[in-house]
Amino acid sequence: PKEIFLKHYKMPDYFFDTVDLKFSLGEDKTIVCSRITVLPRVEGVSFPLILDGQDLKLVSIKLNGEELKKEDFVLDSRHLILASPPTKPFILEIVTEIYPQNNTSLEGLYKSSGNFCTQCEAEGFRKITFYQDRPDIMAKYTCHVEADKTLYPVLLSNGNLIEQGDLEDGRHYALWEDPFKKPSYLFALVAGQLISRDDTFVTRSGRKVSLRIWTKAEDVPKTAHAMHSLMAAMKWDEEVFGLEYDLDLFNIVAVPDFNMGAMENKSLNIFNSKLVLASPETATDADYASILGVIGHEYFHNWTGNRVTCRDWFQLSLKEGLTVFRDQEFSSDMGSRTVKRIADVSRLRTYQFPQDAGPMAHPVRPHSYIKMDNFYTVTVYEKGAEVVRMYKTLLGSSGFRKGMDLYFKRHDGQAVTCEDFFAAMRDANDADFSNFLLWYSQAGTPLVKVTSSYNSETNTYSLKFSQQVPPTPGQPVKDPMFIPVAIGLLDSNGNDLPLTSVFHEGLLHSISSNGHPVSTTVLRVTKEEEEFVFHDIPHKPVPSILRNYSAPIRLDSDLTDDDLFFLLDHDSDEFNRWEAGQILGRKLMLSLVADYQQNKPLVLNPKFVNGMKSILCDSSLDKEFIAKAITLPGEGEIMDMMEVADPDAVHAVRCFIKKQLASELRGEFLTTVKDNSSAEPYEFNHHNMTRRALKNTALAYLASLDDLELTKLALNEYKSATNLTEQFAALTAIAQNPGEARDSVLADFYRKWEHDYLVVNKWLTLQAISDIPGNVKNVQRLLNHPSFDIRNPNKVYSLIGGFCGSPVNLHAKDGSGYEFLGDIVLQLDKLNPQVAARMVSAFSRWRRYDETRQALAKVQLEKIVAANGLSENVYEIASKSLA
Ligand code: HT7
Ligand code: ZN
Repeated sequence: PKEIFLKHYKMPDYFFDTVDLKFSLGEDKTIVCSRITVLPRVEGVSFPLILDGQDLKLVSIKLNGEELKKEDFVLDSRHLILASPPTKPFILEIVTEIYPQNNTSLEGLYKSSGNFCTQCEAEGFRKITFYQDRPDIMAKYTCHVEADKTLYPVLLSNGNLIEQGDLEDGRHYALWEDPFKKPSYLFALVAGQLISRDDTFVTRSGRKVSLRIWTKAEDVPKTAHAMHSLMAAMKWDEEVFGLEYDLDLFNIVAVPDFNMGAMENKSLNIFNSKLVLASPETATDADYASILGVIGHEYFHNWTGNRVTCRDWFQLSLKEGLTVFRDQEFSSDMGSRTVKRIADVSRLRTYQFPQDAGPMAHPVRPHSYIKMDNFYTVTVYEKGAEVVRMYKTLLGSSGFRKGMDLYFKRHDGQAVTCEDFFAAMRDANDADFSNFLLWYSQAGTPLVKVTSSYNSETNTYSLKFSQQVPPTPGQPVKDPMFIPVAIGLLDSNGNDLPLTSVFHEGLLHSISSNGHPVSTTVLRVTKEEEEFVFHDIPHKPVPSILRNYSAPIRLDSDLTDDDLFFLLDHDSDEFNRWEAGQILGRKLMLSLVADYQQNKPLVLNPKFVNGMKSILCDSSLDKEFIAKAITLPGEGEIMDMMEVADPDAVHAVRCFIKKQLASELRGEFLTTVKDNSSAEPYEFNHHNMTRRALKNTALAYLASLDDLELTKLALNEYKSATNLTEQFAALTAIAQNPGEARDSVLADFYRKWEHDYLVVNKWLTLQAISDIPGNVKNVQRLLNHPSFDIRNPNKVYSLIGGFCGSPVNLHAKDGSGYEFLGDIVLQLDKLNPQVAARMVSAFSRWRRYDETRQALAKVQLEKIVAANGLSENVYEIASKSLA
């Protein structure tokens, strides 16, 4: 397989001005005619024109109306090459035949539940027709679609509907025109039996936009929340960024077969149905929140991605990091800002930190790839969003907005790079960002150590920082990064001390704002070692470092446990209150893991129990915040901090703490469940959601005790629940413990929901992720369950992905988990390489485990790499994991 490098980027020799597509959709084959106006970049000089194409049957090719003969072009399995095309503008007409009904890869044109749909990002358009399938080729498209009218009554594409009508033989057609230039990855077509929920949004300049969400008929009632989310997103983007929608129509189509979450095709977003459909009985609060976020995300792409797009795929974070940042801010404004921040940082730590420390570590802007699909990663998305957030932390809201405005002013209608974004932020604010761009090019999570000292004679408080960026594949040595560290100092009552000035590099800098002292300041740490000294500090403070998680780093400070308990109680920065509890939790878990490994008895520190109790009983706190604060750090996070990851020990310790807390705080948890029960009808609003979150967390603690009374309580909650959030939480609580109650309630749930595949997927995940020893057998059995279908990515993510989420069973010491995964990856690869590659990633950190496990995992990776006909997708992940 060929590796592609950022440093080899070359401007195209030909631009495409207009593209007219004509699709004749059929059951046996689909015929695609394309008519492209080609403009040589330099007129008068001839270069070869290389068109991408894959799995296409070429029917004919014409140049300026003349049919080309075999000797006029070269055709291989990936390209169609015209050796010396005209040196003046010309028209290329290409006819191809494709077979969407056989396309199980779900990229290009394929069928889902009988309907036609497309997925072109990143490089799927080349499976539709021959084209320069790269994002810096931006053209104006028209799309004529014709199909059988009974089977495919709805025909959709990008832009505006210009014309439609009937044809002979029961067929009909629609002609769509997109007035905006776009890259091929934003092209979309949908044809099928669909019904829409319609609404109208009036933009702030008075444009009436028709909004339509398309699904199969019986699901239309489940699209109300998606429509509400879309309208909220449109309004929010106007208010916060001054960005208005630019067409008269915005379509969303929900499909059950989709490799990822959703796709931002211009004015025709295509969504995985799990991110559109919701009703109180079939979706949880978490689903409602994801729908809000992803509907927002795809809508926000209209500006950050579509109007301004990426020059090449290495720049993916330019649109994805920025758009994730925007959707995070949107969700924060719609709910609780702190809770959203906690959720986002937890996600970063759980998924991105391990990636950044493993064989697939890559910078936010990767330097090379074999298959671009493998780089739609938590690093490009989530770490990329943290990079964008740092601009805002450094520039403030209004400075950030100025940077965004300049970015659109300079680059609307262009395909640009991460430097262009950086330059807009810098120039709009006349800012000095020194080495900030290293965030795009250096992989690895920086480790920042802080030591503090107080001088009572000079009333100064010093913080000494040292930073280190760990080596990653291909990057053994790193430069120091530009790290914004938000700091506050607490006095002995827990109040923020006023900060007036800080001494740094020989200068005393005032940090007051408009003459007033501030309670939080952002230090710019840019060197390997650096000291900041705060003046006018009357007594020794407790520092609150990295407030609101101001940079994506690992922080190691000299805070004592007493300091951390103090911050947990008092910090005005709610994020750092939560963080203090997490640091205490991590320390506690690591020390108990050491005890467990040495066969010492496990004893829970009473101070930790008290800390948890005071949070649980603090009625002044947001309930969802409490739920997050009493949730222990994940097993993966702890394993990540160990020299050799020990899944069994970490699991045993986490269960021990959970049960111990449940038993010592039983009364408080019971009160929490009781006080937060409600018979009111389901509403997705902050008050009810936070109530349910806290109640469900308390119930999970209680049920972990596996005693009759508490199982009964959970069963009662299960039976009386009027919504899936509470019903599924009760089911999950009961399913923690093997036995009769678990089996019967799981069976009951399936009977109730077997008609709803999205709910059944949750049932699959719940069983797959179980840490009951030997669970691989259950998962193998479920592969043959009527509800499972290996061709549907959602089902694969639920069952196989769910299994990979259980450290105990995936890493079973007998190798059964690895063998199961190895076999299934090879089976999947034949059908859908993108999905197979996601699954094989679960092996990537195999070197973190003990020698026995390493040997067993390696056998599977070697088996995979040696397989005949392996896809580039799986090859890239498996071979890099072995390297
Ligand atoms: N921009 C979209 C990416 C996407 C995708 C990429 C590869 C393969 C399939 C895909 N489906 C969607 C999604 C987004 O980030 O908005
Ligand atoms: Zn996106």
